[in-house]
Amino acid sequence: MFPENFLWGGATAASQVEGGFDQGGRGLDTQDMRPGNFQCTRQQKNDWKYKKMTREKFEKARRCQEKGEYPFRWGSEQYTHYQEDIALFAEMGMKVYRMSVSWSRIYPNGDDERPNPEGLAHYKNIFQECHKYGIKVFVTMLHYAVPVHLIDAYGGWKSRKMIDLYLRYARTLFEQFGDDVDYWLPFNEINAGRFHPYNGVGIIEEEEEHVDQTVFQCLHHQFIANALTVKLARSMVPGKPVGCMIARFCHYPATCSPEDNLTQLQDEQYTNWFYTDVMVRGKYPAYMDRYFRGKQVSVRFEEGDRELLAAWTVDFVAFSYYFTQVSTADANWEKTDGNLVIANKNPYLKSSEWGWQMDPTGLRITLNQIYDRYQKPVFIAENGLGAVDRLEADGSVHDGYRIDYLKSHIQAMGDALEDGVDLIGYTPWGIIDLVSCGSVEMSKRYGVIYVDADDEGHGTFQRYRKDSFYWYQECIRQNGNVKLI
Ligand code: BGP
Repeated sequence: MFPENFLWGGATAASQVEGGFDQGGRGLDTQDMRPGNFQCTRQQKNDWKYKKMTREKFEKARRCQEKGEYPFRWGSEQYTHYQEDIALFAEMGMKVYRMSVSWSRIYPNGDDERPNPEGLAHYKNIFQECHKYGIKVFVTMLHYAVPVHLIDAYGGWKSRKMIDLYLRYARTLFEQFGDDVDYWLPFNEINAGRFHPYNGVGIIEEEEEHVDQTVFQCLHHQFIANALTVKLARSMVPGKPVGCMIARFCHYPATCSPEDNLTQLQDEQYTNWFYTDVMVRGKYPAYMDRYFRGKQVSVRFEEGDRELLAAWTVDFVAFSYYFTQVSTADANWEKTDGNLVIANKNPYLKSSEWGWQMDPTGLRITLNQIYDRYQKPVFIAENGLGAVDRLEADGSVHDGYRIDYLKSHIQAMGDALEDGVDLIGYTPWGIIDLVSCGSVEMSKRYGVIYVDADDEGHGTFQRYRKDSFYWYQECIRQNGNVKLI
């Protein structure tokens, strides 16, 4: 049974939905620089070669002042459609909207002395629109998109100076929107630094001599920024919960061999637990010492860092959940795609059109594991099915496959609640169609609301209700009792 006050919602990120990259005084950000690879096949778009950032691509993007071949520059044009979008969220009965603020809309260069008033006004309008319908607001402060100037001038999160600049931005958000926002999340999927360094920590890998060393130092700076943001929140927005978030990679051992089980334990530690252990328990876990030694990584701590991490831990644990994978000591195990990673295939699971292995039971397992470890409220900040949808002539979209996906995962959430997990909210990803983060295309749709635009940005950008829209509306009305729907 879902509790009465359960937070049913939907999630988006500014860089993927907002567009208006050259409107309202916004500066360029790191996502604006990622090309759509229009001439590539779906398979190529998912190839790391096309996903990763290089200096050449970065400089080419800088030379292009137009929208060009850069889909994040238009997204779903929510910048001008936000009233309509929020009205649709309200019609569905959404209780909470998880969205991100674009750093470069508030501080166009990232290190400006003063915030951009037009950017502040834009988000004020969005929040007021949400309040009009009684929708709570859950803000991700940094969802991958860093002002480009910070990459040029400081090398992204490599520099400790980023902590101060991030804090300046955080202070502005708390000052301006302290009363408007109900839940704060300093970093989207903080473990992204490890699996997509450009998105996560703003570095171009080919320029790094020792990528692991750089990445973990950057992550340390983000952990400190996270702790200082929690500290700031305690004084500026007391009582407002601040969470942490990872992209959760649930692993099963391939066999019951001790080797596979050890591999599974370590995969879980290195891809998941390290990050939440630091932000929830307040210190680097012992198991990372050996990992760092093996990779010849030595993270530089400044005086007082350990105390900061210990003192300012988060209130809730959020995660994204899309698929599960297999842990094995066998390097030749068959592979498939996953969320910005290559995963080992599980013969018991079916995959989405993008190769992500769908697994509602894995969600129940994950929820239990996280709650069991931390005893803190848990929030599913992202989940959903990326699929190709067809808009019919009458404006309908028959996406029964998405309904099946949502239904089975919500059922698993209900089971986890019965198991005793303190699950407080669910914000399915891309509740309205938006540009995919991994493959930078519109055809991979997650929404229950369809946006009429193609990969190259052609279309009316009109919104349409899919079949899943009506299903989710009913699910919220029945408070998650999917047996009734
Ligand atoms: C997460 C990101 C989102 C989102 C989602 C789906 O990693 O936080 O921004 O896009 O994955 O991934 P994709 O868009 O690649 O299908």
